[in-house]
Amino acid sequence: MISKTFTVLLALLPLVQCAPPTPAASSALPTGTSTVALNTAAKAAGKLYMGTATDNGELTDTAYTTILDNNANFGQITPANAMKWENTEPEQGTWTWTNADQIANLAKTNGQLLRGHNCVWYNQLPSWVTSGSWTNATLTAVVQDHTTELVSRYKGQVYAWDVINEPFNDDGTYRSDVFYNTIGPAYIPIALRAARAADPNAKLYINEYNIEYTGSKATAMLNLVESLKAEGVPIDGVGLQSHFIVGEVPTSLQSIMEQFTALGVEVAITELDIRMTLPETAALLEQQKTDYDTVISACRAVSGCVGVTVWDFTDKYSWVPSTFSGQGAATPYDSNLVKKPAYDGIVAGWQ
Ligand code: 9MR
Repeated sequence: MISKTFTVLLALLPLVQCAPPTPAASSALPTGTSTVALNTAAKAAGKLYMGTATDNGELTDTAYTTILDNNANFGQITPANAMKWENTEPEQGTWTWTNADQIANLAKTNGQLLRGHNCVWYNQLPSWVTSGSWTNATLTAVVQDHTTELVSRYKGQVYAWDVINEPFNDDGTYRSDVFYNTIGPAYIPIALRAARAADPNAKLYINEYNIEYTGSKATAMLNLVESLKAEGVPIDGVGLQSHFIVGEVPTSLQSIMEQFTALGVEVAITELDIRMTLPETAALLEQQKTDYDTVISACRAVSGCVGVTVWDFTDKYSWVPSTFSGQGAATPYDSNLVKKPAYDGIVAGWQ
């Protein structure tokens, strides 16, 4: 009897082995398996938060908000667009707060810290700002007024403001925009002072990309922070945006953060994502897991790094594919809100 069964099994073996392979599908890609919540892990590492950007259009997606609203997952949120100048003051002196308030209220309801993003930036400006005929004095008043109104609105609620966003070119020179061209670099202390007066308890940041690499841009930011502090201008933090590429996370990240904190400011990773050239493969997702681990570990290792924010947590809503053609899959959850290996990389980084 036993030997007959064995014989039958042996006879079936070639059939099993020759069964057609399962067609490759996204479900064949590896997923994340950790059940540790991300903000819980960050706090256990002594950090203030692990957070995410979010946007108003996403807030009707209940599968998405179920993850977003749980402050064990995310202890901090940043509005990806709602607080930008074109959305808050589309006409001079006309303020539209609906979307910004929605996200500020969401943070409050969820018990999450709020990062204000942003006061003064060259992009997403209304045309009355970009096309106005300004003098140094009139534009200074506009910068002060916009910053004061915006920061005052959320006084007491915002943990940190990106008062200045992306002031430098990649070569370390100041970006040419309406503010710099009209006022010169003095627009930076002007905005910082207005923000301090409007909410003395908010941390005031300058936020920038490509300062995670040693080079002219990082040096320019270090010099700026040093001179602002020397002049008594309020500056509390530097945001390293950290829009990275799989396999190319800068090895200088931790040392750059240490150079900033040595100047007496805190740092935060404010817009983390790690994109890849599509299609996703198991190997790319594994490398991405390692890369997330590397970035989080760098923040963990720097005592002045207060937290990490991902620039939205799911590939469903990431800004990457619409900006970098053929690239994407940059976040820790896939477009079906399933955890990716990157999620486990984040958890590992905090542990
Ligand atoms: O995520 C934002 C996206 O929805 C907007 O279309 C885009 C427009 O500039 O801005 C994105 O956010 C940016 C952030 O405000 C500043 N750093 C770069 C971010 C990605 O572009």
